[in-house]
Amino acid sequence: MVVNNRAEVTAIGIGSAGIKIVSLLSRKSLLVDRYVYISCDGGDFSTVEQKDTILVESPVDQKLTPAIVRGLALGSAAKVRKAVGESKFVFVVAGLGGATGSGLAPLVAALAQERGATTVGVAVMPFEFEKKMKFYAGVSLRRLRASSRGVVVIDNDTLMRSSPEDATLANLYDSANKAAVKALGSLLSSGNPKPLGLNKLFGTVLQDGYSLLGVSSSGTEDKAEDALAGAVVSLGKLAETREASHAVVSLNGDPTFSAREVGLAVDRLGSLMDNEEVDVEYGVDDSGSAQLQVSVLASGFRSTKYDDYDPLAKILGDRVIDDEMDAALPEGLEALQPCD
Ligand SMILES: Nc1nc2c(ncn2[C@@H]2O[C@H](COP(=O)(O)OP(=O)(O)OP(=O)(O)O)[C@@H](O)[C@H]2O)c(=O)[nH]1
Ligand SMILES: [Mg+2]
Repeated sequence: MVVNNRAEVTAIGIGSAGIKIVSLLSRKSLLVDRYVYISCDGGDFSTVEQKDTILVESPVDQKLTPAIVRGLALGSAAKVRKAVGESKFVFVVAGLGGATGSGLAPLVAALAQERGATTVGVAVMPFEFEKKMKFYAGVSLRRLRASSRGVVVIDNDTLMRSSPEDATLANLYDSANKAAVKALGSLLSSGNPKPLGLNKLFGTVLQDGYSLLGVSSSGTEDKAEDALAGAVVSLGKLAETREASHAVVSLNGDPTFSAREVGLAVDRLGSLMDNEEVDVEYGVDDSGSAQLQVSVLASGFRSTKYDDYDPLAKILGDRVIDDEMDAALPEGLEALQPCD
């Protein structure tokens, strides 16, 4: 792997979804200096440059679980540390619910934090119909929060709202990825006329609890207001919006979008969220289209709908059980048994 130690901001995509989203982001002009991709499946690297990849291989053909993936990845920890290099900021992006992203995102975030990077996890949560994925996703999200300075949560159901009813799964993923990349891209944009900037982004994300991303778009006459309201509605499906302490609004439209509309939209956010105390920052990017895209990243949520994905943690509350046994392969590879 070719490592530029001076890269200040590194984005790491993990697993199939994380890699797709980060590789799409890497084609945009963002406040990110370097991109790294990690997976157990070499096929995930088809859209990225091989020099930026870390493959975590299993010597035995077996069904993977997050715990087994973490065990296998112990051998790759040095490569991950090297990839993090001297980065000041690291974004760890993964879809949660499968084995690879769920297993590795918290581990990679912990390694990056240990190296002194301010690390933010970006978790894409399963579609509502992916019931079986919820448990791994819930456990992993909690772990990712514990091993990062902040976590941005994106819900796949929020992202797919614009898909037609008869969309195939591939179509659904594609449109979810496009929406995710638009939203994350506008938060990390280095474009004009008023980029949000990392300081404001981190001012929101590095709060206690979770940051949730709401997105919407509109092409109507009152598009700022319409899209903002839509983004807040999507947040309301994930948590109580009045719990938020900070928010950033990112507006991506064309150059005709007026300053008055920007002001109106930003002013309205507190009342839409039923919380006039919320601390609001905003960024505007005019490289988009007449269809205004609004992302609202709100933070400070102590509870979200994802708490229900991990019922054990809910029951235990602050109490802890000894769950070391599932954390890794104990010694060598004897523990690698096919699951069925
Ligand atoms: N937005 C989006 N979500 C995806 C995509 N592919 C998978 N997902 C979601 O991401 C979560 C994890 O799925 P994957 O990324 O396929 O899983 P993985 O991390 O590669 O793990 P394994 O393949 O099981 O080892 C699930 O909720 C999927 O619905 C994608 O291209 N876009
Ligand atoms: Mg995969």
